[in-house]
Amino acid sequence: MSGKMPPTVAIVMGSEKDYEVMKKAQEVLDEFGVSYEVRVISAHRTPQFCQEFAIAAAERGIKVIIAGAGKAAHLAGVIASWTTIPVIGVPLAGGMVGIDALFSTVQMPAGVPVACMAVGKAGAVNGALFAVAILALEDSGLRKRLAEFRAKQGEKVKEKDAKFYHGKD
Ligand code: RP5
Repeated sequence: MSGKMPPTVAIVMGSEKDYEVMKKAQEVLDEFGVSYEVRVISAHRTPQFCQEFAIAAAERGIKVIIAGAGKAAHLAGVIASWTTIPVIGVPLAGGMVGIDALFSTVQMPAGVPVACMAVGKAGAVNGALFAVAILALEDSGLRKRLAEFRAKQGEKVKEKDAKFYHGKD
């Protein structure tokens, strides 16, 4: 958990091995000062634990869940089936360059949505940014930080453009 604040976001991954990618989500939440917890919960290997986590999450004050998993990536969908908290799925490139996990995450049948991000690190970063955007709906300070982040990101692109267009270093 970040600091002493109770977590508002849960970053959940299907395997410890997923952390190398999912730590990108953690880094973004740190940057925005959003409290979180990082969990290893498998939809397949610990089905009951997964169910208990998802059911208890809302009462524990969790507002958004980011779930990263590879291969037959059911984690996000299974968690979403047990809670109405928004669930953001991050497909990981564990096998078949992530196409398997992408389809598993994005193809939720109607009724239980999962917000599917890009495969891998971009998805982990965007998962955290999407969580920040959801939390920012009720937090003007966070909304301001998100706008500043976007502006700074845009400035970096303009610096690169100037370098190529004007030959500046
Ligand atoms: C998924 O299967 C995990 O999210 C992980 O990406 C993948 C493989 O897990 P391990 O068998 O390597 O632990 O459940």
